Amino acid sequence: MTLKNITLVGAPVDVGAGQRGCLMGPDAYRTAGLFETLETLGHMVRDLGNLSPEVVEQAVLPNAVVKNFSEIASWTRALHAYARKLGREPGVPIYMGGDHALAAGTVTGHAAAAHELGRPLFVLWLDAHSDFNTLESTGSGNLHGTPLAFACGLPGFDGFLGHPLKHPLKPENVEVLGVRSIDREERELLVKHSVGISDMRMIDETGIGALLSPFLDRVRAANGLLHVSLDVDFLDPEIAPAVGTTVPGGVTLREAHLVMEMLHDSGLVSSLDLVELNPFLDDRGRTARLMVNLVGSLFGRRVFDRITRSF
Ligand code: B3U
Ligand code: MN
Ligand code: MN
Repeated sequence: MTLKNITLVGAPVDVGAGQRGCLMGPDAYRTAGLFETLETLGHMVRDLGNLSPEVVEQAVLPNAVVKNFSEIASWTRALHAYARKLGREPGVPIYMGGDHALAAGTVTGHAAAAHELGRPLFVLWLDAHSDFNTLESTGSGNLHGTPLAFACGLPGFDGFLGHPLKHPLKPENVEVLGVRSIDREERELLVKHSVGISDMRMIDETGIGALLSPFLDRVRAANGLLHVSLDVDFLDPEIAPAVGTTVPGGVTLREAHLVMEMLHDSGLVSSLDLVELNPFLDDRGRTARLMVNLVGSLFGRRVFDRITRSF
């Protein structure tokens, strides 16, 4: 197994979500043993502690429904700069959220770093939602529903970084897996921009492994970097209740571990977000522990290694 240098970064963002509580996420991952789990697997792990947002001026908004814009812009700038720096170094950063608005900074920072390294960035978005609303299309005004649209360079987001995004993601390099809740206008935007989508019906009919494989093949063929953004609500709420936006009919424990193991075997993952864990809603820490177990699978934990013998 290839051992990695793993950097844990806490991003206690919670004003992008409709409910407070995700700011406790980084500490819940620490309490649930994320560091120790990775270290026991043999990796070199460091925890850089929690990041703080930059101070940003109040912005004038195109849509009065948008909530906490300046706060999210502050986080986006801090996380973008951090991710851009970490993305140029060897090793795998894990961003411990925090709600999904944090990905506005991490994904765009890694896209900028990938550009500087001369490699394309691919994104696997594991989520019940596609988070592809713009500041115009959002109905809830919750900015955790927008980071993927921002990262793909859709218009209207200049206030996030204080300037237009220089290195947007190619929407065709994105795969949204596990989705089962999309808003009407958001759906039109996803189709218009040709974002890769695999919904629950496709998972049921085809199997999650068969859907993931061709995407990983594309990343490998392009010598790409792969950012994985794992939203707790990707998982079925029966096994992962600690999330504000539960959507029934999610991914099972076995499907989730398979995805993590395939990602590990691919050797392609270069950065990871863990988002939307709301410890205030957890049931004796079980969601935090499940997320830590999934990260263990992504970084090489196996119950049994199949032995290939040649006679
Ligand atoms: N699409 C809805 C719901 C939502 C998106 N992301 C989350 N919820 N977590 C919205 O508010 O934009
Ligand atoms: Mn999300
Ligand atoms: Mn979600």
